[in-house]
Amino acid sequence: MNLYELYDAILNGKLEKAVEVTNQAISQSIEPQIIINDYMVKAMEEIGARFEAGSAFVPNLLMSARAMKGSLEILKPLMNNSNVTPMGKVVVGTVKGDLHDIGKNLVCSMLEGCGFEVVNLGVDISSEKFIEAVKEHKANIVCMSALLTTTMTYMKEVIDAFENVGLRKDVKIMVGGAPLSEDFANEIHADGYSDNANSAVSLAKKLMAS
Ligand code: B1M
Repeated sequence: MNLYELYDAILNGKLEKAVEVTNQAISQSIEPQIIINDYMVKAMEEIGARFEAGSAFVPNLLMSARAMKGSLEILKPLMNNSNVTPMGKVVVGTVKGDLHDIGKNLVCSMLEGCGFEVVNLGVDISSEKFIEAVKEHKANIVCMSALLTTTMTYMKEVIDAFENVGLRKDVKIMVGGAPLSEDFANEIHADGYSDNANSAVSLAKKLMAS
């Protein structure tokens, strides 16, 4: 088994091949983190670069996303560690106007795997929905994701909305997604920023302890 076949399957949007190689990798006890970070995420980066360069198009992105999701579904149960006491409750969503959910779902899986209870709201989430979910689930942390420069600005609206309803001091708010930066997170008064799914877990732990 060659894990580059997985990279290649995701890059070329071949769901069945991606699932087949993922299953082979699991049977050889390869760590899910290695499979995801070193092959799957790299393939998504490459298809994004090709899209930017004009050599791949939206249908290619969709097919790669489908293959990536198929493999992630198989890996997800392996990242879950049910023997730990919940470390805190996190409401997660991709912000309004934004439909990218692969990175956000990876963050959810990592948080769950490390003992957080996760309420995954999905994509295109308005400030009202984030607030409703925090109230309903009595969440400790809100985690927002955005992949577009045009939607990342909505994060500030969500933070302001929490302020306006008097809930801002009751929740920690963390943000992430490819176009964001630490400076942007500070500017919008988020409590923390992380640039990948692994560091999102350390950040959530830090926020729970603060
Ligand atoms: Co879109 N897209 N897309 N796309 N897409 C990007 C983001 C883009 C960079 C491509 C490019 O031009 N190179 C570009 C954005 C440009 C910009 O704004 N600067 C872009 C564009 C332009 C668009 C459309 C506008 C295209 C069009 O229709 N003309 C459109 C917008 C739709 C919308 O959302 N309203 C669009 C549509 C799509 C698809 C639907 C086809 C598909 C998404 C499918 C899906 O998610 N279900 C898609 C895809 C697949 C991509 C790329 C290729 C891959 C994204 C991805 O899944 N990466 C992407 C290019 C790229 O990223 N290189 C691109 C893999 C994933 C694991 O990484 O999501 O970055 P990522 O998540 C990381 C970190 O960012 C971080 O951790 C994750 C794991 O390490 N992270 C967090 C994410 N959220 C976090 C939250 C946290 C912490 C960390 O909280 C604390």
